[in-house]
Amino acid sequence: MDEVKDQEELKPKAGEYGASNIQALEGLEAVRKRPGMYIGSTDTKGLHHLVWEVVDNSIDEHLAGYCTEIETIIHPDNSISVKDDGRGIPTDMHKKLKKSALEVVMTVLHAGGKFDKDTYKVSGGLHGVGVSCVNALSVHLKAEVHREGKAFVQEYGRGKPLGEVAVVGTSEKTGTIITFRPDPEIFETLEYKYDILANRMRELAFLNKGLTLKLTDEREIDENGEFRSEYFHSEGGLKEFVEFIDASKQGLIDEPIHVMGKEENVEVEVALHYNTSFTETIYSYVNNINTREGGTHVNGFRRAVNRLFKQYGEDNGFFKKLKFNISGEDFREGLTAIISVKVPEPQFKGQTKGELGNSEVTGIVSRCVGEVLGHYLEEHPRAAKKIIDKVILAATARHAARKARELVQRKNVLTGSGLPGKLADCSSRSPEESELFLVEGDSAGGTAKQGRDRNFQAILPLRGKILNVEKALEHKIYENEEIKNMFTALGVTIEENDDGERILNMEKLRYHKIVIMCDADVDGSHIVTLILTFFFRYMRPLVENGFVYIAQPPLYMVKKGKQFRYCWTEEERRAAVAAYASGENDTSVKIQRYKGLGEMNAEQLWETTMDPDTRILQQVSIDDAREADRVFSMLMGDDVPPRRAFIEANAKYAKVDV
Ligand code: 0RA
Repeated sequence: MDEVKDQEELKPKAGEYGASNIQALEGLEAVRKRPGMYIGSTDTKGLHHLVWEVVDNSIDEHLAGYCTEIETIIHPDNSISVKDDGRGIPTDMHKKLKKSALEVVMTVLHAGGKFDKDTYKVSGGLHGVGVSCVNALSVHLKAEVHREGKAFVQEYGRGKPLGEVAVVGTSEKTGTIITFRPDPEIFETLEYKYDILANRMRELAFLNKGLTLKLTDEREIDENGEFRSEYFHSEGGLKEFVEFIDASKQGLIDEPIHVMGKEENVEVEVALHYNTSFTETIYSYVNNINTREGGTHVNGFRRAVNRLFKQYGEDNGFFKKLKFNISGEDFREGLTAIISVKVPEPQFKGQTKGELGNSEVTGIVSRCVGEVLGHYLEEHPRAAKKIIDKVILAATARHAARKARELVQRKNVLTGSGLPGKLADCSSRSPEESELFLVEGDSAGGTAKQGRDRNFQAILPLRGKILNVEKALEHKIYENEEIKNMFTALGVTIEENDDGERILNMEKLRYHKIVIMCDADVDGSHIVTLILTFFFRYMRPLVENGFVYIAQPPLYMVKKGKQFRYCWTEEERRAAVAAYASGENDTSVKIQRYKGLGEMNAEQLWETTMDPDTRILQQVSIDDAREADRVFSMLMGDDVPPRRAFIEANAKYAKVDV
């Protein structure tokens, strides 16, 4: 093994990205001391973040034009390898630091090496703390670089080099392989979730057309003795992304409209499609990072859509007979769009830094989209007419919905407390400490009323399946008894802004915890999906504020004589049986499977599911709700093939719940 010592030999060639471009900024002790500051958290989210940090670097190589495939492997011990076929991290000597560039990249904070503005640094975006953070937060990391005909290796322990960079052989390829094992002293959990990695990789494949991402899970072996493995690749990019999202919806126009443009170093790619549903679905990205709160790129997109369709409708006299105004929202009902911009120096704003702030981007996106949409409308008059007809339908429906809503909301004010008769309210009047349980079925509702702590827990039973929010017209929603009850119990109302956008007024929100409590069976999980879909579409801010939870009733009770234990998983059940059984066939150990809430009495329901000291609540994230919305449209929609495919795909690996 020759050690890399010879500075002369390792000097960068002219024009190449040499070690001198890499700046040294900070030490890694800070990262270990306050990991949350760098990767957001040390829970499962932070754990997965480590993978994205490394993958983002490889994607930068792809964006720079040098990398076509990135393979991620989950090893049996939950260590991770990320392997790419890029140029390989430079290994030449850093002039000032007198160290190999590889060591600098791996051990100095923010030394990603890409400080020139011409390359889009994905890693310069929202997270982008650099691969050195991953190193600092791993018990062990090995970096292997193939470059200039050689294979180099350096290993680290908790961020510190265990030796010099070593040449371990010759190599014809180029690329980087990073293998790391997250530090159990830092992370609360060390288990990687296949689905989390797979979902983001699918998204990354759509966002970076031509790039292949491969995911291999060495913890799972199938019938043929092969590791679970999947490739993610898209030639169509965003166009395919939109088709994927709308797979279960009925298209209004034949094909998505695809926009690609570039202005002032800002790259714009948009794909949009209209379906027959009533919702607007926009996903937006800046340098591959999802901008959940939208921002200037989304504003530019909306502006172009509104402007072009308004102009087109007016020019052709389509709006003449309408008796009321068309608002911005009406142009976007049934619209699904993905907006992806690549901005050299993105500014992020908003509470969670999920909103693009660069003001020049609004005009750029608006012009790019406007130009393509203008041509499209001229060339596709039949499709254009279908969209305009839908816009008119949307405006009419919005008008009807407003009337229905005003009727419900006004009635409320007139009838005293305005609270639904079925609500068993709590005595507290402080929303911060009050909880509302939405309970499936009147009988479980009755048990919950007996079992609750009435000081701060309110119960609203929901009868059967609440109205199918997928198919119902908006005004029907406000006429539905269960849904009206939810609005009035919660104390929220829906109002419209100037754009026709529905805004949830939460000023009088009565509970800051809303707990969905359903049976732990297939029907129960469908109802959870349904309620989440409703929240996602009509009360999204409640989810965004973290007010919505799902109760987790136990699945089993294992009993022996007077002793008993509640179990939430198969594993707990096995452990409980093992703990109680005093021999192979101990028949005194009884297992009770709880299929529904109705099988528990009030006391049991309290101690397992409602008591804040012992219960398990799953907080619903906006992603959970969005996924519920997608699953729901698929399961309840008219289209059969994707539904069958979904059920078959999920029968193999996962449960259909959310
Ligand atoms: C600094 C400079 C160059 C590439 C990289 C870093 C790089 C980093 C990672 C991390 C994972 N895979 C990577 N691939 C490359 C440019 C190298 C050149 O100019 O040859």
